[in-house]
Amino acid sequence: MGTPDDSVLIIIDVQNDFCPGGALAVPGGDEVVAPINALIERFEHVVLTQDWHPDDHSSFAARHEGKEPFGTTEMAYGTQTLWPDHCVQGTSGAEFHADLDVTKAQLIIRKGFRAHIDSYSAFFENDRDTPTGLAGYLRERGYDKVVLAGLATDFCVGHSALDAARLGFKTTVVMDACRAIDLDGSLAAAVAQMRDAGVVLTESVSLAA
Ligand code: VGL
Ligand code: ZN
Repeated sequence: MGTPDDSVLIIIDVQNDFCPGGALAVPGGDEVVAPINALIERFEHVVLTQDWHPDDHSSFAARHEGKEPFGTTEMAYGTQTLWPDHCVQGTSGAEFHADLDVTKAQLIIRKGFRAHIDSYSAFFENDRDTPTGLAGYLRERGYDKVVLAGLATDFCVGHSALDAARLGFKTTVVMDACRAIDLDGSLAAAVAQMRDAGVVLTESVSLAA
């Protein structure tokens, strides 16, 4: 068993705050752990991302007078959804789910660490322009195929997949190993955008061995 040496599994934000009981719990967020661990076994190369915010991060509704979580605000780079405080650097909420098999990860990329800009995508911050460095890493190591799973389908997974496709990586999302926040139709919108961008949406059982 195994996948080609030129593909890398990228696991997005499987952190306590996105799981039941967490500050920004994604419904069924912890259900991704078992299918993701099974995927990790099948890949030679694994990268993890970790949402990693300072405690005064500008995506936190509490930083905006009169604003509530899941509302929006205008930032220098466009409209930004506001969130409950989550994934604060060094807190248990920012840690990976305890059952996630992290030992094989060759790179952990942290994102959202600048107070004034959010970063959904593993590749670019929300200005769509500031790189995280992941594309350079993947290219230098010679990977041209990425397989994504994790949390949340309609935010960090979706933005990562769209950027990966835009950057020219052959991009697959394993849908049964993802869960969505689904804010005002955001899941359907993300699925449509991913399909339009040529992202392959698949299930663990159909992923080529
Ligand atoms: C995420 C909202 C805020 C995610 C991260 O991982 O999808 N969503 N920060
Ligand atoms: Zn965040």
